[in-house]
Amino acid sequence: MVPYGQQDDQEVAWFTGSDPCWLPARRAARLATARTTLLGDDPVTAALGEDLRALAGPTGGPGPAEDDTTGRHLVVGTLERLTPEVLGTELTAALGSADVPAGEGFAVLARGGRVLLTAARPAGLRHGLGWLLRSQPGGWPAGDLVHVEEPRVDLRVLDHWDNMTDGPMGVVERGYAGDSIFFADGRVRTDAAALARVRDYARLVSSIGVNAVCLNNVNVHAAEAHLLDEHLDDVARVAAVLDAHGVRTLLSVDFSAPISLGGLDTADPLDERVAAWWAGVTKRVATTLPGFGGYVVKADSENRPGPHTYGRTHADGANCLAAALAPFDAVVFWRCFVYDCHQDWRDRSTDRARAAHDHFARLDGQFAPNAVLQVKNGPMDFQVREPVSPLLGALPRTGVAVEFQITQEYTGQQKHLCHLGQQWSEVLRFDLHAHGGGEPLRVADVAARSRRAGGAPTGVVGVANVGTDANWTGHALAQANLYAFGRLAWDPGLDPDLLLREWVEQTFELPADLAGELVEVMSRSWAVYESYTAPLGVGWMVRPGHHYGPDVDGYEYTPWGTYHFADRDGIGVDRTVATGTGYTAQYPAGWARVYEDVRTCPDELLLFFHHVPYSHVLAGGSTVVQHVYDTRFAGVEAVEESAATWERIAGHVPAATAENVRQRFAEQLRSAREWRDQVNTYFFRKSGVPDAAGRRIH
Ligand code: GCV
Repeated sequence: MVPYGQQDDQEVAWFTGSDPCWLPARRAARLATARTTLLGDDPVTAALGEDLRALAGPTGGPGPAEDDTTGRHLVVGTLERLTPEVLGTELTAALGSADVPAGEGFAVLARGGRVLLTAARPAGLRHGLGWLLRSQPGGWPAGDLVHVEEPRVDLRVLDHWDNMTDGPMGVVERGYAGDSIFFADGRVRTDAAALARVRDYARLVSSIGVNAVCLNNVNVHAAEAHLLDEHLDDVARVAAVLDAHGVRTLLSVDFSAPISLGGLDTADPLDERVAAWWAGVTKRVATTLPGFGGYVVKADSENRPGPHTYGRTHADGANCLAAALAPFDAVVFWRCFVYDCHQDWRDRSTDRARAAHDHFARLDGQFAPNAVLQVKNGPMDFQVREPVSPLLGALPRTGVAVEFQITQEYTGQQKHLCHLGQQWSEVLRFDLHAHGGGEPLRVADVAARSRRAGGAPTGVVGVANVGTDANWTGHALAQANLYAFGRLAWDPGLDPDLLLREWVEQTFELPADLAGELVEVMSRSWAVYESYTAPLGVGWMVRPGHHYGPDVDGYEYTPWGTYHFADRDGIGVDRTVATGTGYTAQYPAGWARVYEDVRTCPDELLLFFHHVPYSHVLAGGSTVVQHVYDTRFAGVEAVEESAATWERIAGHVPAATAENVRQRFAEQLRSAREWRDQVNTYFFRKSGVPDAAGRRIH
């Protein structure tokens, strides 16, 4: 036991040089002044004590000197540490009737001014602290309570696309918030400031329930391949910080590492020497990194090496790494983003949307128990609107994780406000069997399956949106995307609007009416972004390479398989069985029928599934071309309104945040006008159909 008041008085700062986002010290005003008893000397409990001291420090509450006057006493410890002597009679009795979850869940019990935060595992204590700060005023229950909570999903992962060096894709591939918090100049950052930043990050993400972070890009270059050997001790220092917050460390690995690092002449997953090499390396990694959680692999994808090179299947590849990881309770996340990126645009029979299902569905049941297939939420690539990937429903005998993109590659690059909680929630609530009879199978059920069925591990993964910017996410309001991701990964059934309210209330101190307005602006921002960019599910239309701003034909004659097929009569991709690529047949019968028929296909996905004339009348009543004009004009007006709302809010938030968001809105408005004008002009010139409202089209 470490009596709180007797710890060294070393100074610990609560968020050093970075924005505390949804964890400002003021939220812990009451918690920070309680007398605290920490039971246990494991790293998680120790770090938690450090947090409480930091909160009570110069920038936090009044500090432990006031302990005796508050009458508040906090006891923190895992179940096995609790004794009646420490708890006292009332808490002991309350604990007796509380059903503390076995895994990473937690329990908070309050009786007569004493609060117990307990869990079966240390990581649960972190999540419980997050709950206290989030849901209790001042971080302290107002009266007696028993609150028990556990995550619905086992694997709740943030994937960083961070590189060790700057390159054509930047230090952070698709990163819009500065450089990497983990790497710089070809090295792992282990200086005190960098590790403090990692600690702050770990606090943030563990408070919302994230339990694993992959440090490096799925595109593993020569430098990052050496994270497994020459940089391993440095990685261990970062991993120790994450581990102390209940967050496991993952590494992306290069499938051909047995050749590049091991000096073998092959990376064939069925070659014994390759298996032995992975086993040896993995043992060293797992025994060096505190809280090592496993590997992430992008294989046979976008020019990365993979098992196909050796005539092997993805199951062969994944199982080779899974075998090496199994002794260490670690998993391999095997990405299903596999498609032909050298397509001939003249060939209309090849459909990139089909690729993941075509490659992986037939392998269901062939993967090791600790292999997790990581499936992007849609069949293409994180567009503002896509149907849900049919592969998510086609792997009943395999571990699955749905992958979302928190970083806003195609959704405004953290220059535009585009809150994605609504999109992810829509995906998670999507019933893969809808209209087909039988039990509903929501994407959330797939992600939560391992908890319910005790089968292969399942989860939710997000591509992280943070960097070295002081506000973490470039656009201060994009913090809410990180927040929503973690909370939805913990419980995919949560209402995204409620999560926005939580985020706004925790992050700012706004009068109630302005808080409501901000929630509304953020809540509709995904729909607003959609309304001035690529219409009706067709996707892309972005500038090739960096993917920011409009270029309607930018990808039309490229090898990437991302076409809209606009001609003088119409637009859209025919993915029907009757006359198109047959993609609709990848869905269970109910959805296959809905998507196949142009009359039942939802408007917002019409051009994803069908090639239609510009005069086609939508369920909403207007023609395709008129819908394009109307929504593009409305989209820009909505951005103007959102920017005006921010001006009312700006005086109530820190000056740096006010200015940051103001500038981002100015850029969003400029860019939205560009989108509106290019898309409208394109459709007008192709179709020759004038705007019914006579507005200016160029
Ligand atoms: C990390 C898209 C992105 C790439 C990314 C890839 C992936 O193609 O543009 O930057 O690579 O997806 O998810 O692997």
